[in-house]
Amino acid sequence: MSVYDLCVVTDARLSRGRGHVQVAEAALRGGATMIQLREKEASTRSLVTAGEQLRAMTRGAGVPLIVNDRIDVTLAVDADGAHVGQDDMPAALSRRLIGPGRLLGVSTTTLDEALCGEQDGADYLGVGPIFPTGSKADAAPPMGLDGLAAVAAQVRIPVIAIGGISLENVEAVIGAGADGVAVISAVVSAADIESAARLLRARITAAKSRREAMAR
Ligand code: TZP
Ligand code: MG
Repeated sequence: MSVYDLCVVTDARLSRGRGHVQVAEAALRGGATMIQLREKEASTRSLVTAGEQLRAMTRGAGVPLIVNDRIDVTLAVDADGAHVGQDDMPAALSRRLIGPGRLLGVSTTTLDEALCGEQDGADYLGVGPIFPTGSKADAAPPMGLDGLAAVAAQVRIPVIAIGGISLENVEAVIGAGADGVAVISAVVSAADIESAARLLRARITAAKSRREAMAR
């Protein structure tokens, strides 16, 4: 098991009226290995409140809490890490601000961006979108499994695939070389968040075992 196996990314707008805390609690029960707090339209105050609640919960579960976009909120709630995209705080500056002890994730949509993210001090990359997604308004064109495989083959840090990942395609995503996956809608929009997370996690674990057996 790795903390990168199944990252559940919260998004209150896609959660059918359920809040970050309710979503994260259920996702953790279902076996999420990382929680990312992501809310594009929230006020700073409500983000900090949600972050503090998630902080307590994820610490209890022994699962890292990552904050999307916001270095200030990462520091304010003492999160385990920050996740930045290509239009956010630059990765190298983010690293300087959060220090060496927190995780830094960088979103990348091309091989070049991935290589730069690694160079700039990312601990892991969020690579995608792999498939079409309705969850990100400004998503880049999907790179597909071939695009994912090309990135995974060329970087040394863990690769978390994102974008349109579901129970149906997650095994192919792991097969293409991802170290884990990040999902929004497949978990947070599910009627039963806990069982959606549990089913995904089981498939990821099975696909990783198969991959390891083949490598032996
Ligand atoms: N970055 C690239 S695709 C994406 C983000 C945040 C959205 C992923 O959401 P979903 O619902 O898992 O496709
Ligand atoms: Mg961002």
